[in-house]
This record gives sequence, C-alpha cells and structure tokens, in this order.
Amino acid sequence: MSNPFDLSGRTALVTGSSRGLGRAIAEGLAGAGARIILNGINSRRLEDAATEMRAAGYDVLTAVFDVTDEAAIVSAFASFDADNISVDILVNNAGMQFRKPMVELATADWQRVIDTNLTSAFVIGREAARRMMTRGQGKIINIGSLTSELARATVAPYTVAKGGIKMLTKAMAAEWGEHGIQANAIGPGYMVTDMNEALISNPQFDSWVKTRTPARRWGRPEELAGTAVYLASSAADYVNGQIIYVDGGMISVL
Ligand code: GCO
Repeated sequence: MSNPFDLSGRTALVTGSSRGLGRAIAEGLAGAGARIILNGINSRRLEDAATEMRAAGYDVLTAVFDVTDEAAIVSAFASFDADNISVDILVNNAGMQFRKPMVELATADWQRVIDTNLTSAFVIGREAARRMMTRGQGKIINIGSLTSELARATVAPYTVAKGGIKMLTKAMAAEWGEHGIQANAIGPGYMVTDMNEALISNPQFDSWVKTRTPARRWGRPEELAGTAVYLASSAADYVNGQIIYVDGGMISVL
C-alpha cells in the first residue's frame, strides 16, 4: 500500500514561515515530500530560512508579501500562475499578537490584529481556492488557537480572530468541499515561540501553563508538524471543517 501521508509532487504555501510555528510546519511538510513556498515580509529572514532548508535537502521557493496587502497577495498568485506553480496545500499561519485590556485598546490595533490573523486567511484562501477548484483538489489548513474556543483577558482581538478562524474553516468546507477541497484547522496550545516570549519569561504565566496543561509543559513548534502533514495528505481526504487541538490536552480539562 502506498504511504497515505506522502506529499511528494505537492506544493505547499505556508504563510509566516520564516520562523516559529510556520517554519516548523513548513519543515514537516517538506519532510513528507512537499515543495515549499516560504512566505514572510522580511526578505532577508526569508532567504536565510530558505537557505537553511535547502541545505537540509528540501525544495524551497520564497514569496515575499504582507498577508494584509490584498494587491500583493493577488500579484503573488498571478506570479505563481505565470511560473506554472500550483499551490496544492495552503497553510494560513501568519499571525500576530497584541496584548492590551479592551478598555485601553485602540480600534486601529483591534483592526490590525483582525486583519492579520483572520482577514488574511480569507483573502489568501480565496485566491488559492479559485485555483484549487479548477483542479478539483486542494488542502487548506488554517491555524487557530485555544482562543478559538476560550477567552483570555488582554487578548480580545486575537480571541475574536481565532474564533473566526474556526468558523471560516467551516465556511470553506461548506462552499468548497464539493470541489475536492478540504479545509481544516489546527489549534495549537501554548507553544515556545518568539510571539510568546513575554509569557514564557513571566514566572507566573509559565507556571500557570504548566499547571493547566495535562502535559505539564509548553509545546514545541515541531509538535504541530505531524498534524499538518496528516491534514495536508490524502489520509485526510474525507476530513473537512475540523479543528484539531495540539495542546497537550489543555482544552479538555479545567
Ligand atoms: C496569548 C498567546 C496566545 C496563545 C494561544 C494558545 O497571549 O495567550 O500569545 O497566542 O499562545 O492562544 O493557543
């Protein structure tokens, strides 16, 4: 029997992938055989990541664009078309955090977080899906969060965006399932990333995470890779609209 998790011959665009969760997911998909398109806004950091991954033997392209810039997204997909590159797998990973109590939160900061974490997944998903539909297949993986289900004080716009990611994933499944596209989400728990540096270095928060999580530790970015490979592969051809939590069990317990 052929390996249902094999991604060779597929191309995966992973947004926000020069570091952090995106980079770990990109490496996981590459390890399963996919060609990777790394994306970010800092071209030097992106090229460094690409160079490192190529040195490990992976097939890596780069696409510099800001996920909140619709014109840049449209032109990136137009250039994929011109180069005969089809995005078979899209991982909407790019995101940001901005922590502030709501009574102090400026509307512009609210909007920036929603645009980066939620609207980007719609716009990039739409561009990818238009092309996937004509091919009759495609995989979309949106990155949610524990905050797709649960709120935490000081991160309201992030919580709203990630709740939206869960429902956007279902909306994509509803509209695009008949075209052979599967859209699913991964909900990471508390992971060791640059974005969480302020939380990791706060002893109280660190001990809260360790007490609250059945695994009694933070997650490592590479621990998302297997779930991403599964959702990107033919093993998940009949899985659609789901969010899988990779959280050391946190969301299942009080
Ligand atoms: C926060 C973090 C979040 C968490 C995530 C866990 O401030 O709560 O930055 O991004 O890591 O919600 O799923």
